[in-house]
Amino acid sequence: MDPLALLWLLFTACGLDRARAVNPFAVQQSPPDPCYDEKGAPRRCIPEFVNAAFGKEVHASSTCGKPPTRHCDASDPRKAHPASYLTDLNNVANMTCWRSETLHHSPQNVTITLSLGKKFEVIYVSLQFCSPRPESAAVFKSMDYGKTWVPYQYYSSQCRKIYGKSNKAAVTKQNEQEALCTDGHTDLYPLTGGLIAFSTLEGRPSGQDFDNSPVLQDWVTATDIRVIFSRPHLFRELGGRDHEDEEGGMSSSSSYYYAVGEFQVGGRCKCNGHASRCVKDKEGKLVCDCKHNTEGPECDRCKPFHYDRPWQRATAREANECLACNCNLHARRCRFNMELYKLSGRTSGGVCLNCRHNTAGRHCHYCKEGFYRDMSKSITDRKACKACDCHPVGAAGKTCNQTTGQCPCKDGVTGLTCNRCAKGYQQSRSPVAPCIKIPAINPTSVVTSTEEPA
Ligand SMILES: [Ca+2]
Repeated sequence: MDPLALLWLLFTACGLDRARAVNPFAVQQSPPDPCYDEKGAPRRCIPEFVNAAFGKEVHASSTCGKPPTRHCDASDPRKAHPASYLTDLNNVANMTCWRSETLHHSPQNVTITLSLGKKFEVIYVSLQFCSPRPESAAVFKSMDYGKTWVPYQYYSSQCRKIYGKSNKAAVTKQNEQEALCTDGHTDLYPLTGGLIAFSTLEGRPSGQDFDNSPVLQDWVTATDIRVIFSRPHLFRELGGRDHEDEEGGMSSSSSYYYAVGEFQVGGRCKCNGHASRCVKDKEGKLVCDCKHNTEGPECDRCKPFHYDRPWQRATAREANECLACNCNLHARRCRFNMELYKLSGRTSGGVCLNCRHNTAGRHCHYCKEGFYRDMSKSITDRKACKACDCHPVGAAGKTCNQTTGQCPCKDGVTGLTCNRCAKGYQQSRSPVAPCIKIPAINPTSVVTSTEEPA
């Protein structure tokens, strides 16, 4: 079986993609959103498995045809072999091939670089050759749009000598991001049509438990793929002297070129389980169509106001959608607090910011100082909190009981706002003691007594 076909089968048969029958005439009816179940509950969703390289621009460090040669002329469409032929529509019967310049003498690196334009989760990288496969080649990936590169896989019949790697190394749980070197794929034959295919998860122990392996999730993540052809076959097969032993140059018969007909990168647009597709944004950049209250190019953070728990990647079991803060409709912003989240048993860590409508508290769930709760209204009502309105003279302070609205009254003063004298008291002219006790039984005796020296 064609190894590529096998890879496709493997990774599309994982049960993640459900075949969606699309009726082209049902334009009015929007298809059900795979990010939510029939009841509207969020669930993990992922973009379809694609050849992410298809139609994308590839940069080749060497392309034949300038100046023209007998077989390659950049200005003649019938004899041109541009880098765009690496990722064009693949026609097996009439394969279009990119071809490097014809190189002479010692092996020279030829590099082809593909920019995916965003993060993808790469399942395989494959090259189908129109020339003999290289004797030594290496596949690299970048996660930061080409700033830094990480080796994915080396191919060589002399792993130790060319790349300093053993061809017998194995990947264990401790080194799952290790690039291996294999001496498979490097036979001279077939002279054309040979394949190099690297499967990112093959032989990596945590591949079985990908959902719970941040290491492998990281390992498959790439924004760019680069292949470096280091050595052609000619030097060995045609008896050319080895590069390292070379003193005075090679014979002119050892000329070679690399030619590739199809450069594939099989994988999915990386959306962390929170989008079922990627779309072009206003600037033409590929981005995830994020659901589950997430945002960002890879749905890699929570939307504003959805910070009640930390962002998480969705798994097969849990959608891990971002949750809105509970602010009782009194705040538009909130932040996440890890201590509160832990205290709540990892259920809620959102803290509302700038509670409005005279509310206060983590969830804007009580009334701020100087206000009290109007129990006839819901806590989400804009008028749920009423001003205390404590009497400036009768009350001992401006803050009332937050539940009852009772202001603290001075001695002899009563009423919710402390606006009248209590029974047995009468108003005085003093702001310090606005209500004084009404003199008992005989007012004249009181007057008399006050007139007497104490
Ligand atoms: Ca092609």
